[in-house]
Amino acid sequence: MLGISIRYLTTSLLSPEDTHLYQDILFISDLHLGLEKPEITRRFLTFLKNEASKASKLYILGDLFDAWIGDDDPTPPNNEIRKQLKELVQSGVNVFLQPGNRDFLLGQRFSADTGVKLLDDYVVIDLFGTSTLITHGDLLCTDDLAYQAFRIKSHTNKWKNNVLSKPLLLRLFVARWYRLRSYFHKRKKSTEIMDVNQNTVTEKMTEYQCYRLIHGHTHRPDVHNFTVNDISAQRFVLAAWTKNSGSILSWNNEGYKIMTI
Ligand SMILES: [Mn+2]
Repeated sequence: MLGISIRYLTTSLLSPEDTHLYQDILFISDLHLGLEKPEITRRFLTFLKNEASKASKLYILGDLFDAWIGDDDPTPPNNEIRKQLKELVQSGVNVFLQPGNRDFLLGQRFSADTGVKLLDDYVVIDLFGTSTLITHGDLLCTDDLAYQAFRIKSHTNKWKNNVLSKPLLLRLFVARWYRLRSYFHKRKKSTEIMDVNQNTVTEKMTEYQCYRLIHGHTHRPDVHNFTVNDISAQRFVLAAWTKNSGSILSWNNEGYKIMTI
């Protein structure tokens, strides 16, 4: 009884800016949205209307799209996604997006179209009092030397401008071909080199002085407990969305929960 009235009093004394303390901060990644996966698009749009609309912040940690060949691509479901993200932002939810290895060509026009803020590869956020490092996750997979070499090349302005200056039809064609090629390529790689390198994890957590890390990319959802410099650390790996389910990591001031929708 007393607890309830104190909480009511505290809540009523809070300014509007403080009410976010009671609102969730959500993390998702690896939805791989595309024309071929309408079930995932539907689930994502429902999520934006329901769970996301009640949150204070939504962080999308990369690979929202299965492929992104430029902000001018109107292939479904791109326009519908842009529209619904814009509505969510306009309703007052802060939406952040960290490009992944498949949608790293997301650019300023997408950001202007939607109001979604694009983030750098590594960002430190304050998660209810704990500094937390967020990243897509591909940069942690340092055992995959061929991929890391390609990543360096493809993230230069020269490479990006070269691709984005090509006509849209040509980009669409090449993307199709590339997806097919990457499908066969991936099957040949050993499973170990597709996961994060623990030394790289430790280095990055030390560099950013963060003992909580959240990332996606590897499609190996888990919560790993370990120590970095004798300090207990945690690494949250987000789950990829599938035809049958979507996964959300949700934090509030009492802790976290993993929701499946
Ligand atoms: Mn990825």
